[in-house]
Amino acid sequence: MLIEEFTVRRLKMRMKEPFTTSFGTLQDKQFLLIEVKDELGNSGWGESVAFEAPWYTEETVDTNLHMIRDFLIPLLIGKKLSHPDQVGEIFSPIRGNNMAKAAVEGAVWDLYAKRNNLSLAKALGGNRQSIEVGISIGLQQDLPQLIAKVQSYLDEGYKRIKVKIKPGEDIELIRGLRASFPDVPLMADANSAYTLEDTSLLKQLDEFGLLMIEQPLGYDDIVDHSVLQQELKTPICLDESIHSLTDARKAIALGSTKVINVKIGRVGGLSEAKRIHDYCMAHGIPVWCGGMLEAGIGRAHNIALTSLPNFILPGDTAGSSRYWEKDIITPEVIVLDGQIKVPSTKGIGFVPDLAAIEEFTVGKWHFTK
Ligand code: OSB
Ligand code: MG
Repeated sequence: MLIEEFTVRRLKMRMKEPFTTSFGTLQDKQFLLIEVKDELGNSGWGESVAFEAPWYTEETVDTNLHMIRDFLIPLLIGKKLSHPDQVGEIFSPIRGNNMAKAAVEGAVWDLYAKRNNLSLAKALGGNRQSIEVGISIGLQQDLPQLIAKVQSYLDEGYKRIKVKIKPGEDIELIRGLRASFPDVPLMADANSAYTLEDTSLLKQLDEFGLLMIEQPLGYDDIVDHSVLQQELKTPICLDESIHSLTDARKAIALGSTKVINVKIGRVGGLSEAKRIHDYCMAHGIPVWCGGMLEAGIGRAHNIALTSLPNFILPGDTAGSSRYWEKDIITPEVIVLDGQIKVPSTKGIGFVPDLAAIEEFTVGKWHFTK
């Protein structure tokens, strides 16, 4: 397929409710959409998951725009590709900037699947017809509010509850939740809010039978997590620290992680996400698909990835209505009985809603050879 043309759009969408983590609150989400076209007029779509500010990792909407516009598109435009796995090789002269790379590579994967009349899930080697999903709930005003939120998502059918914790809102919060929901599959995500000095505090979580604790220590750490894991019964799951198969291999070898949260953007694209999936499967490490509060395009990519066999645990890919009044794809992503159907139609299997996309667009750039 000949990569002929790109359109990059910057969108701004208001979330139904703000999302609060240990590093702050997000209400208006800005992100980039990438549309790629081939010589036959097929188009593929990708979404950048970088946020406006660098609180999760160092990338932002603006750094992604810079990378995509000034480096990644110039490397790719006019190239003839036989498979999206080649994109990673073409981007290899550019260090880091995984979310920017993933957004462009994701558009090429959708294009490839469409050209070959395959669903994206099939093109990736996925075999599930539906995926089980959990939900990630941000920090709330107080425990009663959190309990009410958890109850409402359980009522909607979500299979696993993840809550955010931070120093001062941890042990008693989990104790209170556990008292209300003794049997619910429950986990906590600290987004790097602790250090090894908090080991004795984090050990207190062991009594609550959590599925796992996600990224308790430094966002770029692998070594300290292995020290902590030796002290904890609760399995550690790394999120922020894993940027590549190499990181996953090292973290597994050191015993720093017993589960991995795979995010397509963080690891630089679907090809690398699949490699991490395959490696973890061969090493008995279950994975699940994380979320970045995506709009419909990114959400569709997450659904396709989760159809791979080692996505054993419910991930964070909730339905469109959990985030948006109106999503940018049709149909929207629906959760029924805690499950999302994996589309079998070609490409991402959802149609970009061009009118909605136009409505939320605050910037647009076009590139041809
Ligand atoms: O740490 O998994 C995380 C949202 C933004 C940034 C980081 C994280 C999250 C979530 C929400 O937990 C996942 C989602 O619902 O998309
Ligand atoms: Mg996380």
